[in-house]
Amino acid sequence: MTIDEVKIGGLGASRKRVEDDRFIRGRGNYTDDIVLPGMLYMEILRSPVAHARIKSIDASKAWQIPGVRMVLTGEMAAQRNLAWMPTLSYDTQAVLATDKVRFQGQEVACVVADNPYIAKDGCEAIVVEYEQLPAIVSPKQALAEDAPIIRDDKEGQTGNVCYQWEVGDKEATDRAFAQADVVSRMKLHYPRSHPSPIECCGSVADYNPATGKLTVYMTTQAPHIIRAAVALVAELPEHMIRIVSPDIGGGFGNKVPVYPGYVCSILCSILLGKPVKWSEDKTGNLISTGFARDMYFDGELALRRDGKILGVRFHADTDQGAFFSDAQPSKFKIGLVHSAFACYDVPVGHITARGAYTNKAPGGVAYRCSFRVTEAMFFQERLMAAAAIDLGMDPVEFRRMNLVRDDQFPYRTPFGFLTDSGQYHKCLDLGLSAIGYEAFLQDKAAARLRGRRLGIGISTMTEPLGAGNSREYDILGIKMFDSAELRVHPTGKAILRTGAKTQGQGHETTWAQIVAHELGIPADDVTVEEGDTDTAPFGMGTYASRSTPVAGAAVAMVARKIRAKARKLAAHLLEVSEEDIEWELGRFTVRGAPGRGVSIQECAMAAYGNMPDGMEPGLENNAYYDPPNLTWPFACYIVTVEVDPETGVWDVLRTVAVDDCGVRINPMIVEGQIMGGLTEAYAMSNMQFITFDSQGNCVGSNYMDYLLPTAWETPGFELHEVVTPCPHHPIGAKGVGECAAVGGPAAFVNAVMDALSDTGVRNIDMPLLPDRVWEAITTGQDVS
Ligand code: MCN
Ligand code: CUN
Repeated sequence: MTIDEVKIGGLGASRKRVEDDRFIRGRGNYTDDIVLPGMLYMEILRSPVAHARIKSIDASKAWQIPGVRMVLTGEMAAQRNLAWMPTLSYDTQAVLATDKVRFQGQEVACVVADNPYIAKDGCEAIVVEYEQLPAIVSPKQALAEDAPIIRDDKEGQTGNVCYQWEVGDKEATDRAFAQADVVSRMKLHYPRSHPSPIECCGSVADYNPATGKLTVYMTTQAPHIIRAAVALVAELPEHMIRIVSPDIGGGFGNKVPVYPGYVCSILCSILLGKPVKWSEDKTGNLISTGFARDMYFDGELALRRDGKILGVRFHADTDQGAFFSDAQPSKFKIGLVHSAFACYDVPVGHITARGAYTNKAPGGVAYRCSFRVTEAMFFQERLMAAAAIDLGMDPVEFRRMNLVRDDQFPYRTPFGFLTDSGQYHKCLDLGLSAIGYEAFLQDKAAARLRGRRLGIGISTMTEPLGAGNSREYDILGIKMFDSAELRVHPTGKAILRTGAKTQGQGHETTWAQIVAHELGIPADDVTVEEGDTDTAPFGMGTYASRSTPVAGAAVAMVARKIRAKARKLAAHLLEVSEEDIEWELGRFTVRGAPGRGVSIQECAMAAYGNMPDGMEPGLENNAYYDPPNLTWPFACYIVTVEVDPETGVWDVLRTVAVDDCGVRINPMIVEGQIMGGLTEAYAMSNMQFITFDSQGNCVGSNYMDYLLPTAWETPGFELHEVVTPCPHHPIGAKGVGECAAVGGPAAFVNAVMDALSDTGVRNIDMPLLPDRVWEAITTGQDVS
């Protein structure tokens, strides 16, 4: 009797998320839930100004407050060589300011006390004398001749440039432009935003002076990287460091970097010999931790009259804030921005990029970004929309002509990536028929005659997901593979551990489904555990939608190793040679005698109680997986809107999404990921940005100014799928976690711009707030 894979929760089962039981009942175990005996509480004093020299810090009053156990300043941290820390982009970042503060909200000191209220009082009692300096709030200001140097701490730093980078073939690209019939240009800003997970950052550091062991519970997406970083920076022995990521209330890339708060709680725990808890508040999270984007593009497409793309070139300026601390694992200074135009057949291209230090919080790669792929795809699809207008071509025909064809894979992009597979035209056609493209164009024309403005926006893109392979991706010299360890117990139940770390994506549900698919053990019989460096195999964590491409592949591979051993056990139990054993899901049978067989559970018992002579007991193994390539999911997003010309308010009429992420492990979870990403895409296009006034005050450090879309604003989404299995992934899956946030924003913006197509307006920078849209309609000018 064959096992029904969907019934046991295997591949393709929309299994309910097992972790949600405890989340919904309030029984999750988040960092802030952790209480240890004798635990103290830490609060951070942050800079009220964006750029100032610190003349003096007087902490004497804070020390006098009863219940205050420690006031840590930059000077004290410096005595332990910890006032500065290295960043993952090979820069340095202040842990606690010593010389200057460089952004509003920067960490200046911290206070440890018996409870958080006393600690907060302690912070308020610290007197800091600042000598204010002019604040720099844009790359343009930063790169001006007479700009004050923000990073005067760095030897040899002359201006405010933090990196320069280029890729592609400049000469060949220039030639393509010289031959072009039409050149289309787009200049835009992708504004600074923030993922703002529900749970802010935090840590509970517990240094035990008796054993010398440091245990840190913390909100990190990458516990093993943190352990390696602590070992290297604090020079503690790695086996005496245990990093535990308990439940995480959303990460979205905000929980990849190493923050001063973590470091301070560790240092204070070591100094005091007691557990120290730091729980960041919302303002602290919004004002100081890894933001997203803040990138300026200026670029163009070389086009033949019939619409064929001949080449692309662009320049990007990134606003890095005060420290270059992008948590991204590639050797490319600007992440994977050169994945732009990967879904189109573009012969040549050239990109230059430059990063600038400014008096703003550091970061840049968070918020479902795939390391600046979000910006790349937004720019790509905005430029594609503008080029179609310049050519006088239907935007669908223009895309169709240039999309990479199915028979072109594997396809080498002009910037060196190798895209693996896809059915781009099929996705586009499915999206168009779902939205009813031709009918909508007629409705739009008819509505225009009655003074109404309808618009349609399309965004098609493929993106690189799954860092790494280890040839090109590493963090601190550690290669970007990932791992899984599977232990099958005597009764056939199992525990699986991986080097990834779920923050809400549902790994506890989906990894068990891969085991069910490979072994026929019901998913409900498999516990999944992640995030504890003392027990999990070494892995690089969860970001860049890499878990399925890398750790998920390792899960399949370790299950196959288990199956190989189980086959030997089955041969022993059935008293035949291994060659005569056949596998069907959950069961080995004798070739030619399908009635004679043993279940995987019987093999598990035999591994502990009836193994053949000379065989090691037990049924467990591990696998380290180094993917040959990134995975390349494809998506087509189509949005229709109506813009009210009187107010500039726009409403989404329909949103159609066609995603191809290869084989779907859990279709329901995949759809949840896509809906979440579309919600964020809508938010970025419609309402979200963090700005600064001319003095560097952060406007957007609270939920009055920084808006999160609720169920009330968020439109409905219609989802469709195409499945092109990934040719190099063991179960054919591609990543999906970031796709809709990456490809979605351009669909919304293109729709609004389409509704304004007769006004001569070429671009409105995000977010498309009503006043900006109204200004564009009334003036006929671009709004930036
Ligand atoms: N999945 C699947 N079939 C596929 C691909 C994925 O069933 N073909 C499932 C996976 O098993 C997993 C989920 O979808 O449960 C997402 O998988 P994947 O695309 O591998 O992405 P990661 O697990 O690596 O998650 C990271 C990604 C990133 S980088 C951000 S940012 C983001 C995102 O996930 N942050 C999130 N989605 C999030 N969702 C929640 N709830 N919370 C976050 O912090
Ligand atoms: Cu860039 S946000 Mo996700 O890669 O953690």
